[in-house]
Amino acid sequence: MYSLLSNLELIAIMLFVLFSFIAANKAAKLVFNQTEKQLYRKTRKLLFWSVSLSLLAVAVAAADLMLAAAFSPLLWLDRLLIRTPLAVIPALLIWLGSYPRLRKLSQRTNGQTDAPPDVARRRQASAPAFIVPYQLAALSSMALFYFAFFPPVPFRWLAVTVPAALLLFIASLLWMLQTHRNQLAAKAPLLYRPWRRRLKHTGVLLAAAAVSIPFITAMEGSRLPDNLSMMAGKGNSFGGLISKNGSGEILSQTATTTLDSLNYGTIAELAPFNMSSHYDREFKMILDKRFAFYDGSFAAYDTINGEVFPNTPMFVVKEGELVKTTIVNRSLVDHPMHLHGHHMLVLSRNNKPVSGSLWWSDTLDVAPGETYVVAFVADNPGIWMDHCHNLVHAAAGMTMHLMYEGVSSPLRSVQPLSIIRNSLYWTLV
Ligand SMILES: [Cu+2]
Repeated sequence: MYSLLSNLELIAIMLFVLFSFIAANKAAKLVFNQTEKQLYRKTRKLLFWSVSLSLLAVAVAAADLMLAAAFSPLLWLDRLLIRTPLAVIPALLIWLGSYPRLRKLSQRTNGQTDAPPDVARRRQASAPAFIVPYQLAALSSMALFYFAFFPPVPFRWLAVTVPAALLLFIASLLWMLQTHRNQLAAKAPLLYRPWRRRLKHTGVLLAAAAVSIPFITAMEGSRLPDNLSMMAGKGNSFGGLISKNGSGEILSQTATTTLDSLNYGTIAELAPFNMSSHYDREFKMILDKRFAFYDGSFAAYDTINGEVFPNTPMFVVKEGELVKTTIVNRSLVDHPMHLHGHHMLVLSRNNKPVSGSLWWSDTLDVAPGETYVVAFVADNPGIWMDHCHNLVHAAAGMTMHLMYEGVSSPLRSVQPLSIIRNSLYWTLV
């Protein structure tokens, strides 16, 4: 229910962004129409966009209200206090300010003639109270988009006041601009100048480039240092004193070398198999992220071989076989991969063979860009989960099965997703 409503709200918001920009663009261009016929046709079209926009605003509000009726405030407070007004207020202004003028314009008697629109028509088609509500809807849609992807959680009014003030400021600038255009339109027909449009586009591009500077700065600023105190963390109430009796200075520590399992220790025993062994099966496990449909949602998911569970093809083996798997992480986050029922022997990382003591692994953390080759003996018949041990990833589909030929299970689940969640929780952790 929660996912359904929040997805519904998100889809309505995305369409609101699209429709409001189309409507604002069409509304601003009305006054440039050179004949009554053209003006008539364009106003009829704008009527369609106005109704669609209002329906989307209703959808956003309805989804938010239903969330508010059924769930705890942390899940909907920002939605109801920010997103609902951002969608509903411009839609209301369109009905109050634009719609009556739109009706007047579309009900004219000479709507099918090639005569140029007269002064009264031009004034009507460029009245600020008519055009600005559409522009405000487009502005609000940008704010909606922002708050949908950067929700102010926990809720703070400050997170709302700054964007709201900015929005009102830009809206008043647009009002002034439209008043000016309205006055010009009263004097003479306005000519549509493509170079002005190009200039506007260039301005938008430059603004986008300017906005990307703080974005890149923030992204770079978020990089973690090479090494970090174990006590690092915002709001550390610890005071930084650790000792037996809870007071005193931290003992100075000498730096030690970093543990790297690839060459840690010495070869004490011979590996049962290595890169040059004969393998009965060789698998590839490509970890990545992409937009996908999963259990009724459309979002960016962590995938194995391009798929999410249960669409991920299984690895099928026979008892007694020697199996080699190459794991490649193409995504931007770590995936600690965990195979049930078997111990994997790591053979190499990024083509460098393991040179220390034998590196047996139950859960192998594969960092972005890394390639591991692992091997195991298929000596434990069953249907085993092979999944990312970041349980959020696993429950969202980064899960597959290692299966033995001839082995089946009579067990079923009425809720397929609960199979993953329960089995992760009870059998695999
Ligand atoms: Cu993962």
